[in-house]
Amino acid sequence: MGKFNRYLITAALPYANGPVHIGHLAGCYLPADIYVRYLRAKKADVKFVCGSDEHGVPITIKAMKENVTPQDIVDKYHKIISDSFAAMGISFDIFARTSDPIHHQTASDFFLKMYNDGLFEEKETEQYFDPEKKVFLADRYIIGTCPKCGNDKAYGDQCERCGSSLSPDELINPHSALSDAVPIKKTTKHWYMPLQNYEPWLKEWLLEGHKEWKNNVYGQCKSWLDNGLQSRAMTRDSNWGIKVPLPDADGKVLYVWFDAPIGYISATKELTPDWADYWCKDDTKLVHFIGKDNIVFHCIIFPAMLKAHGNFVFPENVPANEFLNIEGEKVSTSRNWAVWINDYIQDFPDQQDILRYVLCSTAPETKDNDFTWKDFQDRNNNELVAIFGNFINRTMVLMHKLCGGKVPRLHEEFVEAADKDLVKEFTLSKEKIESSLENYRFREALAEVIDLARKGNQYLQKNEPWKLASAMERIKAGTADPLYTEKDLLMLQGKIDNCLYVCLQLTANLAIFINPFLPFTARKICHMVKVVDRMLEWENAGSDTLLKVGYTLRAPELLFKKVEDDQVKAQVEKLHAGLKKSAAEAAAAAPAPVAEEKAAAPAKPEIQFDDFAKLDLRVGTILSAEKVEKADKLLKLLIDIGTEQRTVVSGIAMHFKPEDIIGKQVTLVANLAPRKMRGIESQGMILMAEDNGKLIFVNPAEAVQPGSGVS
Ligand code: B3M
Ligand code: ZN
Repeated sequence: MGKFNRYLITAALPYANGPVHIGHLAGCYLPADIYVRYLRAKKADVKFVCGSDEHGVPITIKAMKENVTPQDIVDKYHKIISDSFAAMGISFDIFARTSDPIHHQTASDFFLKMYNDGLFEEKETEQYFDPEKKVFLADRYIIGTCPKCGNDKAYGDQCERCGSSLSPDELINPHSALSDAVPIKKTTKHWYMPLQNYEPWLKEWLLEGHKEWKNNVYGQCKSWLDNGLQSRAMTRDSNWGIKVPLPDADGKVLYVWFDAPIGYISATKELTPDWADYWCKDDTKLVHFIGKDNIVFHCIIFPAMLKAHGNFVFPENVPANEFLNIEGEKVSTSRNWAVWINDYIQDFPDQQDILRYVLCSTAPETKDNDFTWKDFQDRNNNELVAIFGNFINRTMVLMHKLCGGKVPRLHEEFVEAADKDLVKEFTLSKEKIESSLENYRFREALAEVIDLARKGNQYLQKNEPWKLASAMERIKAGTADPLYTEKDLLMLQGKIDNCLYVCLQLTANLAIFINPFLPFTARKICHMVKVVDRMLEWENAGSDTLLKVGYTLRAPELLFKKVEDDQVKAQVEKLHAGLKKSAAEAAAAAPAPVAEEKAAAPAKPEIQFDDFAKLDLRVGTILSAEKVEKADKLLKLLIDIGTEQRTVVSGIAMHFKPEDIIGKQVTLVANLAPRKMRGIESQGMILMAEDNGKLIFVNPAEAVQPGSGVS
């Protein structure tokens, strides 16, 4: 394995503010686990570390929302998250917590070393402060009206309705999320890391030294470095986090992105007294598995910290994945558009490997990808059941039927080219899988395993050992084709034995190859063929003598079962129900005073008939619908109103799939002044009824001619 003698593999520390979903799994935990299981099978010296990220604003916000302490939140989710990972077979050597004392100590020492070496700049700036609660407010804690879309619940860093990123200064009527008070600006002191000082080194180490990194990762880093780095505050005003270990730093904690990556170091410390071997020796290969939103922190800021501190190795690779969408829409934890791991495990008990399989084979390795339940069903039924499972099951059944339940011997005199060719494939596949895995191309590696099983099926189909067996039956019964005679019995049994011998050795090889991806399945195969897990060691792959001749094997058990249509339907319904429930909850949780005010006042002021008559309302039919690029909420519709076709941009993308609304009738305000949205001119507006967060088209009770007037 080249110049490295030990491996340290990390997976991003999930925030302990919610359960994990399939996007997390596909993004980094599953690829990391596959890689680690492969390395372990190669008997490499490897440590796999992770843990929960228990500091930072998202945790405090969640605590505020649920009216509990941040500690309550992290205790609750640390357990849920670690249980989900364990159930899915994500085999961390340690799943630590950044609230562990060892982490506080390690992060604190790291900061102090940099401080004592004079590597921070101290700066005073003006920040928003809540005069009632007497705390500084992170951008997220400031709520106000979005200057772009008028949403009165926009955050100081982002408007969740129109997706614009904002700064607190842009908000209209800003107020504190903690107290409703109008925030004031107050001077505060922080410690900054002058990242620009590390730019020359980063360019050399990363841009020159790691051209082999994945395009999506390298490209993002290059653009950060090309744009120039700036000083970044490594401390924050907060009561939740690791106290800044300096005398004049009351109410200040380490920035969560300063402390969290140090979590990898403290987790290794907690795991082994030899931790320094993994962090400080040059022959360690450090690999960070992360999602794409964490690239800058792992490729630029953390390496700069390691460089500043000194004595640590740098990541050798950061194979970040893109995002996994669900049923065509971006995962959103706040809208509950997600497939939660704890739910999956309940709905599909003992079927972790199906999800591992689907997530690996659709992993967003080079671009965002889509997970759909239909695809989940198809991949399971057409690949796992019909190819991989089918090959092993046929092999086991035939061996019991035609070889007396024992591993048959190989009859050299009857060996044919096809037998040898398939055996050669064991080694060829091994090489291909190795090279794919070592280059972080997990989909490709898995496809190769399935391909090998497919070759097994073709081989069985071509040899048809069941036909040879029935020929033997006929010879014995004296009803055989005159071509066959008594002395052919030996040859026929020889061929049957050879075929099943090869298939059984292939089964053993498939167990080794599938093990990093589907560890539960690999163990089931070991059980069936009565070998211990040690057979799964990588060096055994390629061999055609893994299963001992004459050895009695267990009865076959099905490795996978079909996913039925009603299961798919139930899951899709569950997704939509979750979305609806979260919308209803969000509506119910609206700040009380606002809700009361609305209820007391009449809906809208009274108008005269003439006001109403100004509206030109017409029924139209949706001809086409498509998403508007970079706008989660918008659909571009083409609507037929009889005399003409109108383009309408409508904020309904979170509620409807474009393909589901084509052909639907809608009511259009046809004389509304045109308005540009995202560069598209919207020529009218469609009417919607809203029921508890769910949107419904307003249309006539019976289909009418497009263009029919409404009055
Ligand atoms: N908790 C962010 C995230 O979950 C963060 C990762 C820390 S890795 C050191 O996306
Ligand atoms: Zn907005």
